[in-house]
Amino acid sequence: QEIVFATNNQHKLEEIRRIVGDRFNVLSLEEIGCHEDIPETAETLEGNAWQKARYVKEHYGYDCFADDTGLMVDALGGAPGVYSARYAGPGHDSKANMSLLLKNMEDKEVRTARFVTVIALILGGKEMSFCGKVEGTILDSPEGDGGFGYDPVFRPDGEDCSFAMMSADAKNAISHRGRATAMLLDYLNSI
Ligand code: ITT
Repeated sequence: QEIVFATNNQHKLEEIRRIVGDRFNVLSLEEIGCHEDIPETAETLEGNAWQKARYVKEHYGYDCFADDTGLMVDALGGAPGVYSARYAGPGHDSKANMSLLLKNMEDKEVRTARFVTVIALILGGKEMSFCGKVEGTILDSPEGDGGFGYDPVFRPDGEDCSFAMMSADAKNAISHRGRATAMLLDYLNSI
């Protein structure tokens, strides 16, 4: 069975394909001929996830799902949160976002944070959403070169290293996206 994953982020696509395995054929936006940037203007992760999924359904006609993810840092009042992809401003990459986060955390003692992923699914005329979270700590400096985005500065609770130092399978087993995707898979397998 085929389903489109409405993301322009290659790392997300790789992670989710690895979790889903052979059970479903996860198509990329490129594979359905969608090359434009999909608008993402909502004020919540859920709103953005629905915006991306509905865009693909409306413009391309495919059943699909989308992932919107944010890193909520307590000492920063929940920032970067829904703005995680553009924390350092438009046109800046994820290295710049991570540097700004570390700078803003320089004098902070409370370093608790969480990653949250909302997956929005449109399938057979039905809409469903799934939310996955992982609690952790913002490190003082980047550690490791695996993963992507903020992974080098996030250490999940119960682990002794950052997401960027873990294998892809170890990250997926406990991550925000891994948990949301497990719920998505349970649902897909149940229908
Ligand atoms: P799409 O909207 O096309 O799916 P995006 O990269 O814009 O891709 P988001 O809007 O969800 O994705 O932005 C999330 C930001 O958080 C982005 O800067 C990512 O680098 C970062 N991020 C997302 N998932 C992450 C993860 O598992 N580990 C570390 N950083 C992550």
